[in-house]
Amino acid sequence: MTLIDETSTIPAGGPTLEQVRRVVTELPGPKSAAILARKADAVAAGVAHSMPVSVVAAGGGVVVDADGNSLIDLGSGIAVTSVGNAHPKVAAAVAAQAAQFTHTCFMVSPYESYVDVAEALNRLTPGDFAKKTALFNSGAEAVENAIKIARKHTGRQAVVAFDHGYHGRTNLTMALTAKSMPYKAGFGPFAPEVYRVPGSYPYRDGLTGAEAAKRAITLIEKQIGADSLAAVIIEPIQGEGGFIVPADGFLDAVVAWCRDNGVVFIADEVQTGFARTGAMFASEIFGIEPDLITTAKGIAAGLPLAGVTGRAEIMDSAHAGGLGGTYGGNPIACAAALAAIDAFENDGLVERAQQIGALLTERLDAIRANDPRLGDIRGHGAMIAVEFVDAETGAPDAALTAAVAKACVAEGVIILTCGTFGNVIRFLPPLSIGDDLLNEGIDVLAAALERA
Ligand code: PLZ
Repeated sequence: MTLIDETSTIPAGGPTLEQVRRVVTELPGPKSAAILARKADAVAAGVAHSMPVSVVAAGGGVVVDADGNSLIDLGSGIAVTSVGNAHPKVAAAVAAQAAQFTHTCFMVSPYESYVDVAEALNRLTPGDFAKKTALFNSGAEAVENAIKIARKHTGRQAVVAFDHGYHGRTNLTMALTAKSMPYKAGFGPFAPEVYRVPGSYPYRDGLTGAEAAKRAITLIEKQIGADSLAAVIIEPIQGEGGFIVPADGFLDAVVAWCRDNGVVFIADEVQTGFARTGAMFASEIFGIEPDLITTAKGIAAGLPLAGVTGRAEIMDSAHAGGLGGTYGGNPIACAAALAAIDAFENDGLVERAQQIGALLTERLDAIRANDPRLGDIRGHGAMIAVEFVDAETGAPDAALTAAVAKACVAEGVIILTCGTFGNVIRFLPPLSIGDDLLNEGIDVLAAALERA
């Protein structure tokens, strides 16, 4: 283990961090507890946390807290540190850029790294057509801008989003997001001209992709009208909503209808993008070429960066000065993104995500063979989830899900839940995690399930 300096007991992050699960105190330990007490006094109550720790280092497949607990990371900070926390290439690029210049505002005095990131996104996103990109700071901001661009391009106002969808916490993206608690309750009124229709949730709706698409399109035509519709926005695999993989044929039917009706199809790949699903973008899995794609999270290994990429003629419909922001595409985030993209392309991370998916699915299928409370196992690549149900009725079992997640946390495994019904445990490990830690994480989960 390398220390950050000889006088410190804090280990350096990144891949040299010892790859082990080690719980040496109750969680939180005394040092974390003291910091979390200060958090309770100083930080707004609305900003909650799921792991009772204060982090000092992370890398590979572990996160280390102030008390020396080493936790298995099955969350990647919600699908962000896909290349690995404190990846050496990212850390070096950030340090070098910070020493060079930290900010100019790209709208005032441009710089090359923003253009490099735009070119990389134009090249990597699906679709063999001319593309352009604009950069922002967060996933929600990218979604907001994709809608702005689609409205300007079409001259129409309405936007369709889907049941179980998640697109952010700003006003427009709250309107697009389906789930009230905790994201929307009490925070309205929400942006107008947003309509929600059912999508495809094969485990619960039993529909084929074609049937689910017909249901959605009929509602859109009857209740909104194609002539009023600027955009349809969907996550190719719904993230916060429960890692819902649409039935085959659903997404391509919706894309085809959009194309026939002059509606901009936006794929929100904020969570699914950048090798996460075992493809560079999840749209590839379903054979679709979105008009616009929103990206964030994995793009820059944790530095705040987001993008909207898509058909050049749509992207160019906004007038000069119509898109931007003080920090969008800031140089340090762009440097991090270029290093991360280098790792995605050259370090076999797409293949690694596929291996992780195969390992997780095999282990979870084996547990399910003797435990009908695992109602559904689904996902692609390093984006896999289990939906927990009452074995008799098939009803969502949020209490079991919370109990299992809590037990995993206590044993030093960072685990995330999700789902409209709060009954899904999702696995989003960094692609830098080793098989042994993955297996150990699943062992802890299996033991917790037996006790629950
Ligand atoms: N679109 C598909 O998954 C962010 C949110 C966690 P920001 N998902 C994690 C939380 O509780 O806030 C997300 C997403 C999809 C948009 C967003 C929003 O991205 O970078 O959080 O704004």
